Amino acid sequence: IWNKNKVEKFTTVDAFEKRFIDHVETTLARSIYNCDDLAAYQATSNSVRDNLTLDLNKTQQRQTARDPKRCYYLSLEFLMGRALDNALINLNLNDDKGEPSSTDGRKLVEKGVHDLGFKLEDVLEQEPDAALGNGGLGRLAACFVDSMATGDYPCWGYGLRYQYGIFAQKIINGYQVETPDYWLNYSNPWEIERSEIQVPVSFYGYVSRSDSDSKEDDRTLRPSEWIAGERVIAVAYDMPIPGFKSNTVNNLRLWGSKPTTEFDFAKFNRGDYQNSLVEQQRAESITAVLYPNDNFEQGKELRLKQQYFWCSASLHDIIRRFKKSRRPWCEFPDQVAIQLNDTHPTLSVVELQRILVDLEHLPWGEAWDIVTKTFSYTNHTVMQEALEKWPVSLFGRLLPRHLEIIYDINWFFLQSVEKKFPHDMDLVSRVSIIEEGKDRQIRMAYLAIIGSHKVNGVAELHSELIKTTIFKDFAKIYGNDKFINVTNGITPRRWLRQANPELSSLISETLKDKGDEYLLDMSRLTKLSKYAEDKKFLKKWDDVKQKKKLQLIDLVEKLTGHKLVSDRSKIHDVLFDIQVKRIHEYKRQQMNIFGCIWRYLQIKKMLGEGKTIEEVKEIYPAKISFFGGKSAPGYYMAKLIIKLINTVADVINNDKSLDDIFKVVFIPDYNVSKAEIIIPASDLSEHISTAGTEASGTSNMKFVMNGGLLIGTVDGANVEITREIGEDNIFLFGNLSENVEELRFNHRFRKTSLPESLNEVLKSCVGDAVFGNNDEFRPLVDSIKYQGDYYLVSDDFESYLGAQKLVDEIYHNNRNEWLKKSILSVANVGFFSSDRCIQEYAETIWNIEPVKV
Ligand code: 26V
Repeated sequence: IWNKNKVEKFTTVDAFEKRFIDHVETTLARSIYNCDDLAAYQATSNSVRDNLTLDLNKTQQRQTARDPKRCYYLSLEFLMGRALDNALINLNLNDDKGEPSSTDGRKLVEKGVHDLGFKLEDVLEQEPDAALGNGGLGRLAACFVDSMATGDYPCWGYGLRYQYGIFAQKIINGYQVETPDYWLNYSNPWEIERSEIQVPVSFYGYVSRSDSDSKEDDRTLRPSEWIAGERVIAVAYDMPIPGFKSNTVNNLRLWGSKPTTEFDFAKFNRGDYQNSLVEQQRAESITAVLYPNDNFEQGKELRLKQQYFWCSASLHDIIRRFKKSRRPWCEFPDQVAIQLNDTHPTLSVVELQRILVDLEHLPWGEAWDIVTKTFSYTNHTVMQEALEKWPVSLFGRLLPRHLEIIYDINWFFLQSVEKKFPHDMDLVSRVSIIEEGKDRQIRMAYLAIIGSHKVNGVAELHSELIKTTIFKDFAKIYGNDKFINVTNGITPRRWLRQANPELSSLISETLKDKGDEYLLDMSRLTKLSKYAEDKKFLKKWDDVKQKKKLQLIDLVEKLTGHKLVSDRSKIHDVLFDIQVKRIHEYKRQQMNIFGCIWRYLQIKKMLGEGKTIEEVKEIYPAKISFFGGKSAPGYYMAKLIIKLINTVADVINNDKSLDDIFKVVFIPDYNVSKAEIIIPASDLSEHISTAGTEASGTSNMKFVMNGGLLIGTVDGANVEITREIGEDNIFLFGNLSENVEELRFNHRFRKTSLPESLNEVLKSCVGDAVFGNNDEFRPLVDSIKYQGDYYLVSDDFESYLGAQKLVDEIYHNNRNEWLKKSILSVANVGFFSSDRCIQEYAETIWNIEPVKV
């Protein structure tokens, strides 16, 4: 009966339409005559999800049968964006035998939706972003799960199912205002609630030990019992992750918290019904909201609770799966690799040690051997303020047994250091997991390094920097093999095929790729080089860009309600200069806006001297500077930068004398789905962090993949981008990271004077000057003039203006040269596919292999 009545995937337009109607009438309980775009979105998604679920099941059966080593990617953030369009592009319309289907699933569904009276475009627009991340780190995790499935790797992601993702940003009077992102308002078709998968998680309480165990010297090495004070339940929600042209659908498991069914009857009987319920509600708050900081750690108790809740649930789930194959514990690292996405999941190192010692009764040493062979850790930042530290007091209250285990891990580690470097007591105290002082703290990065067999940075420069700065002592202790580099990557499915279908089809048509093969083998793109001087091809290439620019104009005009360009036919002459990323002093949006101010002041000067608009344009050709990005809600300086950008935009955009030759725009609420419109529209994008501060950057790769040129510092992945695409095709400027320390030193001793250009700009931002705004921006100005200019804006400003001048010249005087650079960039961007990146992780860190049909 089971076989005869097997549920089938839809593989034809007809079958899709039938499935769609079924969902409208049953799942949604609506009539097809009362079906709006939202209902159409839900019916389409449910239909597509059915297909994915069937492949998910088959993939899991296949993987269970083969029982290969698997990798688990632990990340507190997965910045997925929308799922439907991606699922359509990756839709596999074949059964599970042999090659995946070559039918274009997206076209099929587009036709079906059209037959039913809808436009796919409008249907896709209904989906809210799954915005469960802050920025680079979370989006990287999303690209990674895409590449894992595409490469048929047996990998799962583990994260949290926040009810509120990153806040939605409103701009009111030029200020950022945060509003809640309740993304689960309508039921979410992309998650499968597994209410049967429930893991209890404990907090607080005390550690119990029988008297015979209480000798001081070896107290905690023996199994101990943790008597918990609070228990909650983790419930699994699964998101299917389809690979491109693959039969694999992997799983992203997100945990939601809910109360145990245990109820405080004591309180209840005392008549305190209200309070007994309040405690139950507290459980739900654990996964209620994503912390909106990026590169800044606040040390809040609820955050630590989130971390442990997620680590504990994930590990128990992983172990349950491992136990099914009845192998001995020593084989755990042959079956399981766990990647720590930054230090946020480091508690899982301690939790695994606790499970092995306290619950499975393994000797300490054997357990620790298993732990270190299992874990590896990725570092994403060298910013001091982002490095996680937890006060011992807070930690010990929430996780008393884990604190003991950390002390023991530390004790063994420090012993080994002392043995290796017998006379270096300074070293021993420097590398201790516990930072001594009035308020003792646990350094999570040190714990992550000690508990892992590999530590990687995310771009070459960054991986070198961590070895010579923040983790210098550990590089010395462990030698060079443990610290490696894996340069980040991005998925070309979302960032080329989905975001830029126009460029995608031009590419596949030119490469004569029948089924977008280049999306799997990006080295094919190098064949574009031979068209870099082909006039006809340049025209087509340029046409795509202009089309994408108009789409961005439409978006901005819709969002702001203001007309941005008066003559759309002239868009070809307007350079689109874009900086979109989290707002942070180290990313230097302030330098960009100071550059805009400089341009404005120069233009006004020329007009004041009686020059005509045409004469001005010779030097300052038409341009729009776009900004976008969120500030952490408590980050005062970042918020002030947003206000400055909006203030400058107001003045410039309302200055009629400029006659459309310069505009400044702040695009509100930058997110993944807006990025998909913004990035393909850039002529130039800005990646201008102070050298040595941006670990990698990944939007730089996305812009290059869409034929935009970069202006940037010698920082993060800009270095490798330059190597791959050639230094003629990127506008590099500014001081190098090796000089940063000296430059900062000079500032402290007032040995640097500001360049005249910057002085003039800063003057216009204070008091009652044109951008002064009642001296509101004084703190920004002072941080540069009087407070050491930590991010070295003054040191790089002239060089930045110089690079911008070169940009203007080439864009306006030699467009073919510009287009050639653009084509050569795309031709050589292949290295930055996250497929390459995942393959490197799989081979050098995880030691796992693909599982194919
Ligand atoms: C720290 C914290 C502290 C507590 C609150 C939430 C939170 C969230 C994130 C972080 C660390 C952020 C580190 C990060 O996002 N780094 C970025 O990682 C990208 C992917 O590797 C990389 O491209 C960026 O250069 C890097 O800034």
